[in-house]
Amino acid sequence: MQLDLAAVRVAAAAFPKPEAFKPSYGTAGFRAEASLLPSTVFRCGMLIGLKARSCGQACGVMVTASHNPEQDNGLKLVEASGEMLEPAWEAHATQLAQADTAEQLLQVLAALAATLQPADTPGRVIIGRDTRSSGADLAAACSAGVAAVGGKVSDIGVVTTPELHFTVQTFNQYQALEEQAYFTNLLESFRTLTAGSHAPQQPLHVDCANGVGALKLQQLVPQLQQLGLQLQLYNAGQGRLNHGCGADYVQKEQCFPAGMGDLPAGACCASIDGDADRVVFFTKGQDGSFVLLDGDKIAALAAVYLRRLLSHAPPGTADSISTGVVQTAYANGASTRFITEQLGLQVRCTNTGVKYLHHEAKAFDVGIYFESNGHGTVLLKPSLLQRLQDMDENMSVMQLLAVSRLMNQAVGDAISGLLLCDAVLRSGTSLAEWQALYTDLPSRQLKLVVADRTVITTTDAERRCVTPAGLQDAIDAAVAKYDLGRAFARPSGTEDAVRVYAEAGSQEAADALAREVAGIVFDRCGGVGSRP
Ligand code: 16G
Ligand code: MG
Repeated sequence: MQLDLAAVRVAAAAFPKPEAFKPSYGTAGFRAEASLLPSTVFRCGMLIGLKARSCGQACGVMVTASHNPEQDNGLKLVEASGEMLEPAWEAHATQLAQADTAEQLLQVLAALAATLQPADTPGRVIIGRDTRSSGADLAAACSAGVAAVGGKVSDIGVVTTPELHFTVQTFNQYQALEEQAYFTNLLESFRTLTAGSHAPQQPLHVDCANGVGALKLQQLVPQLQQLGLQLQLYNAGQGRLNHGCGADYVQKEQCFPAGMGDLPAGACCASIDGDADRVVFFTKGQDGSFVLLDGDKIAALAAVYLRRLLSHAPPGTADSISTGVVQTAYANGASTRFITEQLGLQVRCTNTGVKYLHHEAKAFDVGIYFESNGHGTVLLKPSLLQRLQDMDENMSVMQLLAVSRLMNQAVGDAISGLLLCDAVLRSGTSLAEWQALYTDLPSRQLKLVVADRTVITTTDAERRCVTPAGLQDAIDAAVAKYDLGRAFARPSGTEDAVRVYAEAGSQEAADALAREVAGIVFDRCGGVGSRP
């Protein structure tokens, strides 16, 4: 592909890279303090502009730092399929973002362009952003990058991350950009799923993290009310983004978000994150305690429901359909046991990060994936959808088709997840029954800083360390001392830290095992600061 490199040089000069800044594409894209990012988003605009021109379709960019604080920002790049950027291109993104001089930048760009052919159709880049105050300027910098390589831009303004993924996916199918298509799809599929079931007596209380999810849910409140779902929104924009609220806070701190501690016992509550791509549920126990229903519990509920729908489909359907659940090493051992032993479904484990789970889930006819932190969705294979469409109009078949429309097929979507869980709760499984599907093994997560976290490499879906030599043996020896013990250490893909997870038969044991493993990592990997 030919580029006007002189014009690129002029355009790039308006977005200089801060000298010591060395951004790299993490698990889900770039993330940093917003003032550092104009060069990164401009360059990623060029990258995704080239991709769109070479495939002749729409690709996407989402300007967001998800659950990070308001002063941060970042970006997630989206393929024409609506899915996350393919891993081979992540390296190109890092190379472009890190180029120190104009010469280096042009060289990397020209080398990439030389491998690509322009398609016959022009392609375009759809850009969205969350509610961060830095978002508009960064989206403009990204547009300038797309334009610099001759690409076309559609800026769709403030949207949730999954909405941007959905828009890219559906634009390439139907050429429609209107937001209403996203809402209508959610509402109509939810209507089908809940038709004939009792409307809940209780409202669903949703913590919106003071983020973009609040804006979108507010728009849905009246129509959802007509469908029998009463939404009460909290942290809907009056406070600071992700501050003392949001799915990340609630799941990690295991406590009520701001403004929701006074709700009565048994209230059905959920929390979404700053860009609305993850959701966890919670409630208050009779003793006032905080009770979390995390991504593992959502996966279990979805698995129970889909298994039920499949069993009511025309005879023989269920037997010929592969259903599986994809988890990560963080999945509570009790959830894995429940899904395999009680439900008889396959479970696969992948590395942390939606792109890995999503890829693995596509191998099943019905692939359910959720990370414990609430990222996830349910995928139905196109060939299965075709078979279902050809079947008689059985209620379960209609509902299976509705699940495939409600659940974002490109990426995890907090709003889809909220609505799916509500639909299942209405179909006869109470909140208490959901909670009681299995009892989590006590667990503990810790994080520590080491001199260079890349000395730790892992295998077996991050459950075992390969290097440094001897680390895994020491972890194994520690785990062996604890009843029902399991533990692992992995370098974070989003920050300069090592994460440790442990579970065991009691909370004291899980805490002790996590501390012990963190101590082992500290000693063998050059721990920084005080020993855990
Ligand atoms: C990113 C991932 C999330 C993962 C987390 C792990 C996406 C959209 N997001 O936020 O799935 O759980 O990273 O972070 O893929 P860590 O590597 O720092 O533990
Ligand atoms: Mg997020």
